[in-house]
Amino acid sequence: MKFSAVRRLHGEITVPGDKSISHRSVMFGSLAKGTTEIHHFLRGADCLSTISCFQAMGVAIDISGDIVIVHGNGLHGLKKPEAILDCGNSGTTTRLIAGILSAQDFEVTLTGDASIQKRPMKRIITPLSRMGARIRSLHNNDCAPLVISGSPLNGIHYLSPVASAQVKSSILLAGLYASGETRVTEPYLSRNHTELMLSSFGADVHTEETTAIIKPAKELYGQKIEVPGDISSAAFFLAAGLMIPDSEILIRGVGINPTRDGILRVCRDMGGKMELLNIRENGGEPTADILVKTSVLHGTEIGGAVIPTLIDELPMIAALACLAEGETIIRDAAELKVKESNRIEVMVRGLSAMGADVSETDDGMIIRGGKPLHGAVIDSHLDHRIAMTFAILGCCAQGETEIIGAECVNISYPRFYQDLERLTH
Ligand code: SPQ
Repeated sequence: MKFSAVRRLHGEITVPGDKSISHRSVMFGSLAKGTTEIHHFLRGADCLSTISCFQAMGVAIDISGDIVIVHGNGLHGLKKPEAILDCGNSGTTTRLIAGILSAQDFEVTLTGDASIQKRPMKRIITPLSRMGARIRSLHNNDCAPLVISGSPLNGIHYLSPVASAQVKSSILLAGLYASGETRVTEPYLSRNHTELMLSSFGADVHTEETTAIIKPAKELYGQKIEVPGDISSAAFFLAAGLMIPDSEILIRGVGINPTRDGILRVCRDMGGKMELLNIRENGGEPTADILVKTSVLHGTEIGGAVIPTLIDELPMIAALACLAEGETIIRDAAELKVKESNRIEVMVRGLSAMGADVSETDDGMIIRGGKPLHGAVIDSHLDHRIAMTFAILGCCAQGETEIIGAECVNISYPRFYQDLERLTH
């Protein structure tokens, strides 16, 4: 797919439902008693993988447009699937389901595509095994396929070396079934959708600073959920609105949970003109409309506690920094190396190919902004966030940018290119 400079972006969009929240609503709905009705569900490939895994374990799930109805089987109602569970490209599906499967009374093999089979699973195997789970990596490389034989679990206090919502959530979900309390302490607070949503389903879960604490549950109860727009998807239009001359975009209904809103803070630090309008709350998840306008941007430093709150937006932020005056330093972001692609390496390569002055560091990047950008051929490595980042940057560069594997946006934002096209008119 090819992109070239656009004159301006104008108009309104509603981005699809939050991916993290969509996954969790299906998982918790499947474990609940009664019906869970989910509105504005993200019908992207990752969340559909979660649905098919639970359908394979005997849960009835109806999909109609972006409404999903989950007829929960209760905490102890999952059935042994007849085949291997396929998590596709989704790290969230793999790691969170592993926590649930650790406590079931059957054995399952869990796997995914080529990218999933390279992503690190030791980070969940270690704590879940300490709880009593029996998990082995089929090829002994600490990656999927994982063979999980359900066992009785005990609560633990786990000091996680990484700030990761997937690690935290996997342990908390196992903790629903454990004897005694389970605690997870992170170096910095990661996204807290699991804690908020499990609590609304009736679980006894709370947070003390960077520690999440859960007590074993007797039952969860089906809920009605309105999924906010995904701030990680909105990020592409936020950046586009700031970078492309003469632009003004209203992005409606975006989730602005403080554990996810780092991009707003960083864009403001860089001089971005943004307004949050119509702020409201649903199921503990704050939402707003975001009005963004073309801005004169300058470099900034990003590191420490803000990193988990914008981890998936860092590729787009790195691209934004190329159009800002001065230097931007991104540090403490080594986690980017173990996403769908090595997002540090792939970004540095792609930005350099377009003429940017950027260097890779051990845990991030240094970008010296303000250099003129030109089109290039960019390999997305089938990483949706890379494809969308370079599509937007292609709209700011001289000449033509071609994205290889552009269709991978179907993971988190199937109608991304149509929404982008609409704003150019
Ligand atoms: O699900 P997956 O493939 O891991 O998706 C990504 C993404 O860019 O969409 C990461 F590659 O988002 C993760 C995010 O990086 C989703 C997530 C969650 O829903 O809990 C948490 C983050 O990962 P982690 O490893 O920091 O917990």
